[in-house]
Amino acid sequence: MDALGRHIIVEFYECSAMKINEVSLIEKSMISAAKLAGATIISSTFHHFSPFGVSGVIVIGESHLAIHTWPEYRFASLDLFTCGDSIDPWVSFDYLEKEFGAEHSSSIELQRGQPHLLERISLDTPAVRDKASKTKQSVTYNRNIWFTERDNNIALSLRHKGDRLFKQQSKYQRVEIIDTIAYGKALILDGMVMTTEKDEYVYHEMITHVPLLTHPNPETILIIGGGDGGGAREALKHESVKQVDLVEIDEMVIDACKKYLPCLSTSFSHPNLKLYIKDGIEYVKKCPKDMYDVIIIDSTDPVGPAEGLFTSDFYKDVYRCLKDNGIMVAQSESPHFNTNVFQEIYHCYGEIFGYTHVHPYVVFIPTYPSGMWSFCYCSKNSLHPIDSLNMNKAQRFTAQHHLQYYNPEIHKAAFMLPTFVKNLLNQKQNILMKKQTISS
Ligand code: SPD
Repeated sequence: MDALGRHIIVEFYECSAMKINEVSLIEKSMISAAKLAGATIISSTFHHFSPFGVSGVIVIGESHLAIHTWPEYRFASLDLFTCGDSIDPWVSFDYLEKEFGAEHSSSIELQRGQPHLLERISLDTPAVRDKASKTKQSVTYNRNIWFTERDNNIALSLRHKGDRLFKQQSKYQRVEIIDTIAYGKALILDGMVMTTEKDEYVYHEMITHVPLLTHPNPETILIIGGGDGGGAREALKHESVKQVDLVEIDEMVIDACKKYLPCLSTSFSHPNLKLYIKDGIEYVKKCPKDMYDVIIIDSTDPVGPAEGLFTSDFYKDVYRCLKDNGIMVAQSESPHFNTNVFQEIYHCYGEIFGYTHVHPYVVFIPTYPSGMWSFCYCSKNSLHPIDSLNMNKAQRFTAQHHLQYYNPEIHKAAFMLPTFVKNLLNQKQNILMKKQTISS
């Protein structure tokens, strides 16, 4: 070879869009391609960008193999760089072309570092060489694979173990379970983190115990959404609760969580839980009035199947289904990340419940974009989230159930809003309320 390295620049066209959006598959294919060519793998780093696209690089003893994909164009661009005579990058090329189902390709080979243009100098390296040869060669390599949830300006990334434990398209959404390094298994719907094993307690304790410990005697509870079971698990810790009706539209979410997130889904076998696989909007439309002490709206984000759970028609029905001193709590998105939805939904509740009965509160959830998340507490009549709280009862409950986030102090503190959040809520004149749909 009359160059230090061979560098193949590759364009793959009309690939399988599914395959080139699947970070685990791409990483495995790139590893196999490198091995097939005879390379020594040192490390791999891959990122998936929600909803589309993967970037990654395999560092090999003989240089690197890199890839960037645009599934929406069925296009992948690669560069395969090898040094020395021991391996042939075209072996990797052939393999990857088939692996990604590319129908066409174009490629060019560059000779990198041509000796007649270079001058070799002598470096005194024996000492360094000696050291290197004595260090044990590791047989494993470092995998660095990332899931990323993002909008145009903000992203949240979680490193995971590389294999998707579950990935299927249901009638409503893409349901995935990944195994993250820092937060355990995570439920991802349509590319958005819904919950993770290690921080789910923040969301589920705060969406449930705030209303259930404010209400003096909560017996009948309705949960709309919440197919992972976390909210129901918390509600059923309350002795007064006689019945939890859980209405989830997507059975696949329940099945995936039962299998991979049993810490959340234990409550599905509880005798006081009644599960309805149906659309929450239809459910509340047909539900008789004055049925529930507490209604919890544990929805996904307002895209896809949850869009209708962010409309004033839906909340008018929720209001009707509540008993006279009933309480509704809904997840109301991030003031930082979903500012418009946060503002619009607040005014939607204000119009229906009356502004003095609407109290947003905030919590800290590390695996949600921006880390700050909000809920909105709305009472039909008189129960105030702080004044009506029985501190002693809340204290006993906290200790008895070894809660991890909720305690009576954080219950009260969560309603003390940062100034910028207060300002957002006061900007009614800037909010163009859409009568039907509230969108981000
Ligand atoms: N972007 C995250 C929105 C979270 C909505 N619900 C989570 C479900 C947990 N039970």
